[in-house]
Parts: sequence; C-alpha cells; structure tokens
Amino acid sequence: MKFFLGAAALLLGSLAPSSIFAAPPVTPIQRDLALTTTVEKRGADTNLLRALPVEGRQASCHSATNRACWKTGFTINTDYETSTPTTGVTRTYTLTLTEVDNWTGPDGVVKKKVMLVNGGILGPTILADWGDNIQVTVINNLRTNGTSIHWHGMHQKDTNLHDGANGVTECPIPPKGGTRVYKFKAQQYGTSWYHSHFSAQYGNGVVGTILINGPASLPYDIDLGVFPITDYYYRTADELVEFTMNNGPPASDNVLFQGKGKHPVTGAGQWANVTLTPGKRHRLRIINTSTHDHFQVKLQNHTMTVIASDMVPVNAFTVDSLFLAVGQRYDVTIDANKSVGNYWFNVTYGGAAFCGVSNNPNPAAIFHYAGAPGGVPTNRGTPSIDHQCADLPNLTPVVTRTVPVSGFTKKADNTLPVTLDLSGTPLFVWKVNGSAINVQWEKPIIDYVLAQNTSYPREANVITINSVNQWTYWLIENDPDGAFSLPHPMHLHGHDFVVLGRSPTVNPALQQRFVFGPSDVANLKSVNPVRRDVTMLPARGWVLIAFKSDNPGAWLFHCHIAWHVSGGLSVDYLERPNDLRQRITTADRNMHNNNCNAWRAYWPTNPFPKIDSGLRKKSVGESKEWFIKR
Ligand SMILES: *[C@@H]1O[C@H](CO)[C@@H](O)[C@H](O)[C@H]1NC(C)=O
Ligand SMILES: *[C@@H]1O[C@H](CO)[C@@H](O)[C@H](O)[C@H]1NC(C)=O
Ligand SMILES: *[C@@H]1O[C@H](CO)[C@@H](O)[C@H](O)[C@H]1NC(C)=O
Ligand SMILES: *[C@@H]1O[C@H](CO)[C@@H](O)[C@H](O)[C@H]1NC(C)=O
Ligand SMILES: *[C@@H]1O[C@H](CO)[C@@H](O)[C@H](O)[C@H]1NC(C)=O
Ligand SMILES: *[C@@H]1O[C@H](CO)[C@@H](O)[C@H](O)[C@H]1NC(C)=O
Ligand SMILES: *[C@@H]1O[C@H](CO)[C@@H](O)[C@H](O)[C@H]1NC(C)=O
Ligand SMILES: *[C@@H]1O[C@H](CO)[C@@H](O)[C@H](O)[C@H]1NC(C)=O
Ligand SMILES: *[C@@H]1O[C@H](CO)[C@@H](O)[C@H](O)[C@H]1NC(C)=O
Ligand SMILES: [Cu+2]
Repeated sequence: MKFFLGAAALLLGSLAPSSIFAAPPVTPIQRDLALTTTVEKRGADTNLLRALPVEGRQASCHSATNRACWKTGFTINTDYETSTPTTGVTRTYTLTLTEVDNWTGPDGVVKKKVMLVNGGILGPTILADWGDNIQVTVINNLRTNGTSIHWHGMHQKDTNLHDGANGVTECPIPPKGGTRVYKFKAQQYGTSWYHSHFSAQYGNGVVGTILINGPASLPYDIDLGVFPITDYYYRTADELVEFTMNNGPPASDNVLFQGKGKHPVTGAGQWANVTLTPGKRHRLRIINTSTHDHFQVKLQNHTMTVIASDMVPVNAFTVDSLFLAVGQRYDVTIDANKSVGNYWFNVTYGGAAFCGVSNNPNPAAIFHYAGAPGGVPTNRGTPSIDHQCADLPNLTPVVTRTVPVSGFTKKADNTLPVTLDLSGTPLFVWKVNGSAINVQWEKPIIDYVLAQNTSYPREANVITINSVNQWTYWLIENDPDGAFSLPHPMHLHGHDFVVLGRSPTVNPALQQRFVFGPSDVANLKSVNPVRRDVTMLPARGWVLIAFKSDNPGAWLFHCHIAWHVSGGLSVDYLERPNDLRQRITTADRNMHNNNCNAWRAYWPTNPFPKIDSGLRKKSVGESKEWFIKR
C-alpha cells in the first residue's frame, strides 16, 4: 500500500482557518521595498535580506499578518512536493572560488590557507522566491583542488545532475578557471545552505546560505534573514582531515555567527550583532554550517518559536533553547517584548562533549534592541539545558504524511549498520554495511547510469531502488558495542525523509546499547512523523527513516560530520536508474561530459593525491589508489 497525501493536504488547505485567507491582499512585501539594492553582499553581511525584483510576486497575498498565504492557489497548506508555483523568474548568481594564504580571520588569527567564495568565508546568500529558477555559475579559481557545489536540501526533481555531489552526479570542476553552471528550481521554500562536496573543502570556507521566500506557519513582522553558525578552526580542513584519520576530532578553535566572532583570549574581532525592533515579531533562520560541532543555542530571556525544521514548515511551538546538528536548520520567531536592552545569544555544548567542544568557552552573539545603549549585555543569563545531542522529537509538519509502519520488518536489504573499523591504516575508517565509500571522481555513478553499466564498484556503496512511488524504509543501526559509537547527523540528498522511530538518546559514555527488535514496531510513528533532511543517529542505537521513490536520481545519504564522510560514512541510493537516464536532457548530458572530460584531462597533472573518500580526502604520501588498494 502506498499513501501520498498531497490531495488530502490540499483538502485540508481548504479547511484551514479562514484567517489565513482573510487578510487584505498586500502586494510586494514591505521589507523588500524598504531595501533598494540587489547588489550581492559579500561574506558575513547577510543580516538583512537583499531585495528581490518584484516580478513573480504579483497577486501575492503574503503579508505581515498573513504569512500563511503566498499567492493565489499557494499557501502554507500546499504540498510543495506535488504543487509548486511557476514564476518564470530566474535568479542568477556567480560564485568564484579562490585560494588565499596567510589570511587574517574574523577573530584576528592568521590562517595558513583558506578557500573563499567571492572573497569571503561565507559566500553570498542565494535568494529566491518559491517557484523561481536558480542558476549559479561556479568558477573554480583554486590552485589544485577540484570542486562541486551541493545545494543542501534542494530536492533537484528531474535535475539530479545539478546536485553537486562529485563522484556521484558529476566530475569535480577542475581548478585554474574551470566553470560550470548549476540550474534548478526552487520547488521548496525556507532556509538552507550550499557547500563544496569535494573532500572536506567546505571547512576551508566554501560555504554560503540559501533563502527561499514562501509562506510560513506563523505571522511575523520582520525577517532577519539567515543566521549561520559554524565551528571554526585555525588549521586548514586538509590538515584536519589527515589528523582525524588517526586521531579523535579536535576541539574547534572558535565559533562564528554570520561569519563573525571574538577571540576568547585576545578579544580581537567583532560580535555578531542582530538588531531587534521593540514590539515586533522577528523571523530568524538559524543554520548549523559546522564541519563537526553540534551546538545548543539560547537567546537569553527570550523564547524562540520554531516554525520550520530544515525546509519543512511545522506547526509553531515554543522552546527555551535548541540543539542543531550539522546541516540542520531551524526557522524561529522571536518576539522583542522584553526590556529594551542587549541580550546574549549563547552557544553551549551538551552530551558530555560527545558532539563537539570548542576552545572558546563562551561563544555568543549579541541581540540588540533598537534604542538600547551600545555595548555588551550586562546579564550573563542561564545556560541551555543539555540536549544530549538529540533532535527535537515533537515536530509536526504542517503538510502531513501517513506512512504505513505496522508491516515493517528488519531485513538485510533495509538495514544499514554503521561501524568504525580500527584495524588498519589509517586508524579511523567509517563503514556502512561493511564498506567505506570511496567515490571515483573521474567516473561518477551518473556515467554508469548513462552507459547502462550496473557493475558499480563495491566502494561506491550503491544501493539500487527500482520501486516506483513506494515508501522505502531504512533502518540505520549504530554499532551497539563500538567504543566510538558516536551520534551521527545523517543527511539525505534529493528527499526529505520521515523519521519513523529512534532509540533513546543517551550519553555514549554510559555504554547503554539499543538494538532494534520486533517489539519496537509498535512504537513507530505512522501519522505525521517528523520530516526533514538531517537527523541524528543516536550513539549505540538506531533510527528508522523512510522516503518515497518518487525522484529518480543518485542521492548520497551520509553523515554530515566532514571527518566522518571523509572516512567513508555514506551510501549512494540509486533511485530508478532507468527513469533517471531517460530524464537526463541532452543539454545536461553534454554539460556533464564536457566537465568530466576537462576533469580527466586535469586530474593526472594534480600534484596532490586523493586521500579520502573523495567526499573528503586521504593522507599525504599515500597513493591515489589508497582506498581501492585496501
Ligand atoms: C605566509 O606566511 C609564512 C610564514 O610566515 C611565510 O613563510 C610565507 O611566505 C607566507 N606566504 C605568503 C604567500 O605570503
Ligand atoms: C586541495 O588543496 C589543498 C590546499 O592547497 C591541498 O592541501 C590538498 O592536497 C588538495 N587536494 C587535492 C586532492 O588536490
Ligand atoms: C552543529 O552541529 C554539530 C554537529 O552535528 C554540533 O556539534 C553543534 O553543536 C551544532 N551547532 C548548533 C548551534 O546547534
Ligand atoms: C512575549 O513573547 C512570548 C513569545 O511569543 C510570549 O510567550 C510572551 O507571552 C510575550 N510576553 C509578553 C509580556 O507579551
Ligand atoms: C550593535 O548594533 C547596534 C545598532 O547598530 C549598535 O548601536 C550597538 O553599539 C552594537 N553593539 C555592539 C556591541 O557593537
Ligand atoms: C534575564 O534573565 C536573568 C536570569 O537568567 C535575570 O536575572 C534578568 O533579570 C533577566 N533580564 C530581563 C531584562 O528580564
Ligand atoms: C553567554 O555568552 C557571554 C559572552 O561570551 C558570556 O559572558 C556568558 O557567560 C554566556 N552565558 C551563558 C549562560 O553561558
Ligand atoms: C548489506 O549487505 C548485505 C550483504 O552484502 C546485503 O545482502 C544487503 O542487501 C545490504 N544492505 C543494503 C541495505 O543494501
Ligand atoms: C562497467 O564498469 C566497470 C567498472 O568501472 C568497467 O570495468 C567495465 O568495463 C564497464 N563495462 C562497460 C561495458 O563499459
Ligand atoms: Cu558522523
């Protein structure tokens, strides 16, 4: 049996509270009119939304008092997996990557090397309206590294070749001027980010944010835009990848908010400083763009009301603090209804340091009420509760799904054990179902699909899905006995998955173990389970997810801790390869082949070896064939 509730959701839409539709139509959004420039701001200055031209916004019913409405026929109750506006508007961006030595970071420490997007460690925000087309030209002016840019969370329906997963959907874009264009539709709306998928390159700075305007589940007055938070290291990502092959992950050196941060000892740098307007409700789009650290965030003296998790709108609910795993996003509203003043926005670490620690003991940003004096907050506030590296359990998506669960049985072909192999060199090799992924940059899985060659290398970790529009179930089992059975933030490309069940989240140090058994089936959640694109796999436990085979493509499913995906923690779902092949346009095929030819011509001349899964890198001194030889 399969259920797809698009029609039901549309029906619910017509039953939604009349207030959603009652507000007077307001044409373009006031805040957009208040800002006049469309110039892309560089780096961290993304606090304010840049204006969008208003074409495509005609007939908008979206306003401060009625965020649920978007435009005729499209509201918060519309299922964007089945119904998306067509605006005919294309938002174009150019991202130019450069490699810079001896770069002075935001907290005053000189880093040996960074890789910048348009000159910043945070690239420009890709801004669009729901239903727009997005077209991004990437120019790789790095010295030796290839690159591929992944648009995290974008479903890429019928545009799998634009997913930016090198070794899977494309060859890397060669350095020294290599260029390619990514084109996809904003089928969804909300908050996301983009990052390089070439080894751990994003840790060197190849990261930016994505903001797609659309309806929301709660009214608000002011959109503060994106608020990326990241761990920050003084060593390069390349050094850290090598280090983490044989050592535990290092503490981060600092934490940056919107690309800004203060050095905990020297005091160099700036506080990120967000201005709140007294009496107004603000929307803040928090994004965890870390390579390793999971954070807990808390705005002192204020609650936050969650309205979306990843790109899935949820029924609003209020929290004192939030835990975000790498890659996760929470859109929250904040009511500026406290005394006019300055308040800390603190990041702390929970889970007894099992999901990250920083050398900065007190990472923070400032939230400043307009009209308050300058300077730092006077009250330190209270710490967040310890979230133990666990996802919020009770998210209820606005557009619901019902997923049959009572018939689920654990079988070899739906179970993915995650293990750490400590038996060889390098010391840490992460395996899924017994195999560490190692992609072939020069022969991505798409080449096999185009050639109808099903002899995928074992280490490509391909899992073929041939069913059509069926729920597919995946039980991810963390090693119940492993000494380093850590929580992992698992991310799927091409889909939102539903989280049907999960073992309890416990401190890994307690050594409790949870193995999925038939008795767990009764506790699975069938009606409106959490739906998102990153979820935590608990230590020494399991998570059961499902997604529908409704999007032909080669889609990675991987841990978003850069050091772990580098070490092999990924599989590649190859969904309906024949349908995929038939849907690849001639233009995409030509673009793909041209880029691969350029990469294959370049790669033998690259002075550096591939030292990792390719989704990260491997040790200097090892041959290019390191993984294959193992
Ligand atoms: C970077 O700094 C190092 C150490 O101070 C120095 O040896 C090197 O020449 C510098 N490189 C550049 C490009 O300035
Ligand atoms: C990527 O560039 C970094 C920094 O220049 C270098 O250390 C690394 O070896 C390069 N990797 C590859 C595969 O080219
Ligand atoms: C970001 O994610 C990492 C890893 O999942 C985690 O350690 C860190 O605490 C998260 N940060 C926030 C702000 O939640
Ligand atoms: C301030 O806003 C919060 C969050 O919406 C709400 O719970 C609280 O009642 C408000 N307080 C006042 C004094 O309006
Ligand atoms: C934060 O920004 C506000 C408004 O621009 C300014 O008045 C205040 O001094 C800033 N605070 C700090 C600590 O820089
Ligand atoms: C903020 O909360 C702290 C306790 O965490 C309290 O001492 C302080 O008075 C509060 N400030 C305001 C402006 O409410
Ligand atoms: C919040 O961050 C500030 C600035 O680092 C710090 O002084 C304060 O102690 C922190 N508050 C908590 C509760 O951690
Ligand atoms: C895991 O590996 C086993 C043995 O090779 C295989 O039978 C099973 O289908 C694999 N599981 C998945 C989900 O691919
Ligand atoms: C299929 O792929 C394998 C592995 O890359 C390769 O050895 C083989 O020659 C390919 N087969 C054909 C018919 O191209
Ligand atoms: Cu991991």
